[in-house]
Amino acid sequence: MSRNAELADRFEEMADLLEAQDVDFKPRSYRRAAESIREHPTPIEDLAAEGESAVKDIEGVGDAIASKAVEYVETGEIEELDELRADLPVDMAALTSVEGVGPKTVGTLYEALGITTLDELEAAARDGEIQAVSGFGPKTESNILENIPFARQAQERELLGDARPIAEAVRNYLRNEDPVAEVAIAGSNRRWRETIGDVDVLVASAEAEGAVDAFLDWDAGAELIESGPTKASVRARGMRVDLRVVDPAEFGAALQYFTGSKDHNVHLRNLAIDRDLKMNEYGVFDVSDVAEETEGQRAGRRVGGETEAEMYDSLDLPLIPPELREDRGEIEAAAAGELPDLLEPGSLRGDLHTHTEWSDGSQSIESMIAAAADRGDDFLCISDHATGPGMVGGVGLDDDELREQMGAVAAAAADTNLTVFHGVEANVDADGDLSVGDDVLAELDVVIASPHSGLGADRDAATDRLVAAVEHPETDVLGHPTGRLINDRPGLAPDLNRLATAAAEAGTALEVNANPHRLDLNDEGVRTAVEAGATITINTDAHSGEELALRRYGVHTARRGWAEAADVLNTWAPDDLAAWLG
Ligand code: DGT
Ligand code: CA
Ligand code: CA
Ligand code: ZN
Repeated sequence: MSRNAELADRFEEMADLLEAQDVDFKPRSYRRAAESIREHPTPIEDLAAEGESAVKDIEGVGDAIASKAVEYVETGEIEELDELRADLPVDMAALTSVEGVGPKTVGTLYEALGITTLDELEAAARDGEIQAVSGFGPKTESNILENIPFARQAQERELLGDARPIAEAVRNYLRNEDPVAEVAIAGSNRRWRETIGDVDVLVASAEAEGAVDAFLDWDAGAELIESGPTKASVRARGMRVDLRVVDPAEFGAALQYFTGSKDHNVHLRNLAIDRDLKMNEYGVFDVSDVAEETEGQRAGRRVGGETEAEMYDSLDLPLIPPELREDRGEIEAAAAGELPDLLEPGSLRGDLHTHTEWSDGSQSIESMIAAAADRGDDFLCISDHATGPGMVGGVGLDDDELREQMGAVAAAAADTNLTVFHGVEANVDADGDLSVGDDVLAELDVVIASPHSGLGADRDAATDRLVAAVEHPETDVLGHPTGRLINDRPGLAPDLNRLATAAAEAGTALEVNANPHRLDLNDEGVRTAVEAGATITINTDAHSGEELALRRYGVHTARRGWAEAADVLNTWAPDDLAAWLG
């Protein structure tokens, strides 16, 4: 996105937020300015460099808007926009994407019902709360409800599990192209965020145009969105892919900048300003001797920027792992020398939650074991579904079948060097009871208790139910604790702090389900769990041998939750694990 388009987006957001708060006239001015800035042939950063009067030459841009444009170019922020967002903390783009919902409606529904997201809008419409708001009626409410699914689809960000392989395909292709000196995945993919807006790839090259051309040849099926001498965007496999090519000497600065998050970068840049440094996508510059009016993007004495580490080092900070870069305290922790010693992907030794054709998996017990052995794992737990709430079509095993499976697992285990555990994935009913008899549970190595039904309960009920499951004497693992499906269903919303504290006390592990549709616990859930002293376990819930490779999504989610190796059950040696399982 060009700077002009970015600025135009922000002015449009301001217009929406102002309109939502019933401000007159201003919204129209911002929309008009946004339109002409978006269309303007000169980059806004060039005009801003010439000063406010050059910006004011754009049609529809007056003093106030010009000064905000300059502020945006210089700082990446518009203070008034931040204030408006704080006053009305709604997901404006998502809400107004529902047909019939405009900014004014968003403002009214926020005032009346505190609605900030599409999920909340849907819940309120479903519960009949919207028709009770003055100015709304049953008809409006049912229209909103009807239009939400479409809006959601249009609005959806892609799952990390779909976007990451695209980023890796581009990277692996570019790696072997002549003009490319270095290539890296940047943006939310590098931070392993659970959903991805677009894929960002960064290349270092002395021949930018050659590198852009190579990128445009990458995927014959890709559709060109735009291209220029140092960047290009295509739509490939349903995703927008942005390439930027930079000089090798500026690669570290660009990688730092385009990895984000934006909030992390803004925080760093403010630390830089306090030290008379200027930090941007080109490097870090000492600007203490530079007069303000001569400040260009590369003005001042260059302190670093070839490597990412130099960017952090210029602020006396260690390199902060990309997964932590969300401005959630990582910069303060880095400054204090208190960054976590994050879990490494290689330190996991096995999976405790997998399925076979005994329930809804596609492979035999033997082939799941062989797949785990091929990966170099040290242990594997076979944990098919039990019957019970949430299981449909006779998928789950009853107590007799579980007993029968014990023999089959033992026989397969005798044929391998892998340590094989036999477990079950029991269903947690509305009261927190498990769908398998206690005597059978006691004979199994691993009991995973997972919620599969009744996923809309209120917070207290959800917490009570999950705490009961965690405190069940036979439970070892609480599987995908909330039952959410990303972009699909929100799942339970328990008080995670209470749940994690109960889990820590009961000695039950909380799962980070690594399936990219789940990532459950999510990053913030992991952080709460770890802070409460709970143990976590990262499992793929594989229904085939191939799906064991999904583990990395769980590992990086746990890293986003500041988890260290010691917090994670799967890093233990099989014997220690067996002892813990009792
Ligand atoms: P996404 O694509 O929505 O999943 O999230 P990101 O983080 O990949 O965001 P994207 O693609 O818009 O931009 C990539 C990175 O570039 C972002 O993480 C930080 C940096 N960046 C982009 N726009 C801005 C901006 O306006 N200000 C600052 N400071 N950084 C930005
Ligand atoms: Ca992106
Ligand atoms: Ca992007
Ligand atoms: Zn499962």
